[in-house]
Formats: sequence, C-alpha cells, structure tokens
Amino acid sequence: MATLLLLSGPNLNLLGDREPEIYGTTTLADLVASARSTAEQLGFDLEHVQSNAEGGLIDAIHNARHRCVAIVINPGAFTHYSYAIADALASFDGPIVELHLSNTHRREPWRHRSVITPVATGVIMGFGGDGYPIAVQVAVAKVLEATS
Ligand code: CA2
Repeated sequence: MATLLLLSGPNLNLLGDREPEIYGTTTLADLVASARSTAEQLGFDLEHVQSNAEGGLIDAIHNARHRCVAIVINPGAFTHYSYAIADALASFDGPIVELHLSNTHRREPWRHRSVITPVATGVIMGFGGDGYPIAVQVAVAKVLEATS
C-alpha cells in the first residue's frame, strides 16, 4: 500500500492542553487518528512524525523521498521562517499539502507570511481539525491524478 507522510511541527504535541480558543480541544493523537482513518478508507497508509526540532522534520522529509507518495505538513511556527524546511520539501517529488488549524491571516502580522507555500502544492487552513481529513483527501486526489 502507498504511504502518505503527515508531519507535525513544534508545539503541536501540546494541542488540546492550552489555547483551546485558537486551536480547539482536540489532541494531536485525535487529529492523526482522523487523518489515518481517511487515508485508510482511500486505500493508503499514513505515517506520522512530530518534531519540535527543525532537523527532525528535515530528516523525516529526506526519509520520505522515493518512499512516500505525498506529504501533508503542519510546520507550526517554522512555517514563517524555515528556509531549511522549504528547501527539504522542494527535494520531494510528490504533492505537498501545507496544513494549518488556524487561519494565520487573521492573526498576528508575523504569521501572515509562509515560506512553505511557494514549495507546496496547496494550502488548507482555518478549519481546525476538520482540515486534517480534507488535507489527506486532496493529497490522495493529487497522487491519483498524477498516476492516471
Ligand atoms: O494554525 C496552525 O496550525 C499553526 O501552524 C500552529 C502553530 C503556529 O505557530 C502557526 O502560526 C499556525 C502553533 C502550534 C501549536 O501551538 C500550541 C501552543 C500552545 C498550546 C497548544 C498548541
């Protein structure tokens, strides 16, 4: 079975614990379970890696090359300044879905810019946890489109 990689950046491991008014009460484990269930319904496996370190995310992206068919990534605050993660993603061959729980454009000005968007296939943001199954669905659609 083909494998999708779901990547979670810094502090996402705290979801459900603090700032519920912004990020909701769902835990990261719940979000991963919902993404995995959608992937499996569509006939795909889903691997999940969470790291609070830039290098951990970059290593996971390198490890996905020639092995995973698509990446769904919520890069956390790295979204706004990690050229290293953008470069790593640019080395990946398949579709890349950038995913955010919050609508970052409704928040502080420093969150308005993403250095990831230019290397992503597309972005899902602002729908809270509902964005996770949607991101998996569009990643699978892009994979199937490329192989049909
Ligand atoms: O909206 C998103 O998904 C973000 O990627 C979440 C990041 C934030 O830095 C981005 O600007 C937008 C934050 C990750 C979660 O941070 C938490 C902090 C405290 C408690 C719970 C989560």
